[in-house]
Amino acid sequence: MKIQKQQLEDLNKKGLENHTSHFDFLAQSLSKSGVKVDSVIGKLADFQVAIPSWALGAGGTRFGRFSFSGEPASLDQKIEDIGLIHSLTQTAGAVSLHIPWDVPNDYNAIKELAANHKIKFDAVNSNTFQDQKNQKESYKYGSLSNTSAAVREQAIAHNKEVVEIGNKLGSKALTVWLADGSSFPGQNNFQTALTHTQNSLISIYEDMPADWKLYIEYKPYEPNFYSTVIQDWGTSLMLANGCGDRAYTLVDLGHHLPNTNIEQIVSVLMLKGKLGGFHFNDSKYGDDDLTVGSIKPYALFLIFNELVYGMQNNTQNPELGWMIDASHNVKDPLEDLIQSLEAIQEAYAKALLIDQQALKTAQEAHDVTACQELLQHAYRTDVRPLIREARLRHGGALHPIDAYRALDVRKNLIKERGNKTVATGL
Ligand SMILES: [Mn+2]
Repeated sequence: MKIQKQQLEDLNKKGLENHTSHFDFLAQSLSKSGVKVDSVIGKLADFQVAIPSWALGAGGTRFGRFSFSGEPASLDQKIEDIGLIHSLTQTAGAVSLHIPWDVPNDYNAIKELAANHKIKFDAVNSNTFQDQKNQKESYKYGSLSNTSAAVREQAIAHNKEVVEIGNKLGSKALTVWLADGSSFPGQNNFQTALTHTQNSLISIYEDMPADWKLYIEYKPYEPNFYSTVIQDWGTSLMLANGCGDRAYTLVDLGHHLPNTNIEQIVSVLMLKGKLGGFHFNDSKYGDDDLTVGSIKPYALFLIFNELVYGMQNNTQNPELGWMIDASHNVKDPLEDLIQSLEAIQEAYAKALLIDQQALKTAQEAHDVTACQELLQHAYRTDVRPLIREARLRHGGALHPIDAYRALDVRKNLIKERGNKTVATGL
């Protein structure tokens, strides 16, 4: 299924009058307080988030997986799904592939299909947390950190192959997330595991094309429950520094212990020019993979405040690779992604409204109350008319979820693909 421009224009007509009055009112009041509204809308329109190839089907937990009818059964269909989301939201202009779940059969055909949907290939992801069929060595006791040289070599070779695949598609970054760690005290020697990991990462890094970046992700627990080899941002940063200039830390919102001050981590990494990638999701307890902004929208806003500050002030930090990394098992995956994109745009728009000059003045005057007021004034502004306007100007839907439902997208996908398709992924 492909959504036609005309279909969206017809749907948008219905809500246009209402939108225009809301937008005009907001734009006027923002302009009066010194906000350059067109510039904010331009930034919102430019902000593109990659959709991972594993998020288009229903996710599973270790207890079970309830597939969603009409799931994409091939990489082609996954790209078509992202195309649907992108045409509605105009903010999902990239795909992040997971290898080996989504190895293309025909590279040219896949590139052409993606180009047709205006989708670029973002960072590619390796997988050494599962054993694949006919794989010689097992990752049961770790991959890049394993005590066995044969296992480490196999894992290194896999990462190099992922880079090769990504390179053929136009990707420019490799994301490494390791499940390596230990579930019981004494199982691993921490120093040996870290040393092996560093050396393995260096071997992957040195083999990458010169214009590629390496993103090193961290996670404090799960699937190992006593220790993980790359448990936190400090360890990731240390490993990135050990690899070289084009190795960076990747922050995944769900990969922190409860109440961690993620915005501060973001800020410090950008100051050091070492924040490379960013994974969006939300969680109540742990790595719950919930819809972005569904639990802690204010925390997301505070994180975006630091991202915006960093993008404006830290030229030493490269452009970031943005991706949604969430996959759960109860909602229509496409509706869930649309909601996530909306939450990301909302937090970004609100952060862009913060009066940075006034904030700096208040900080220097130690006016703590004013500092809080400035942040919360931006946070309490209903920015949705700005996001809608950005979508409207680029041919998207005023109300993506409503349009998705009005166009019967899921029904059409089921008709095309059947009831019992299952997407590759967890
Ligand atoms: Mn992640």
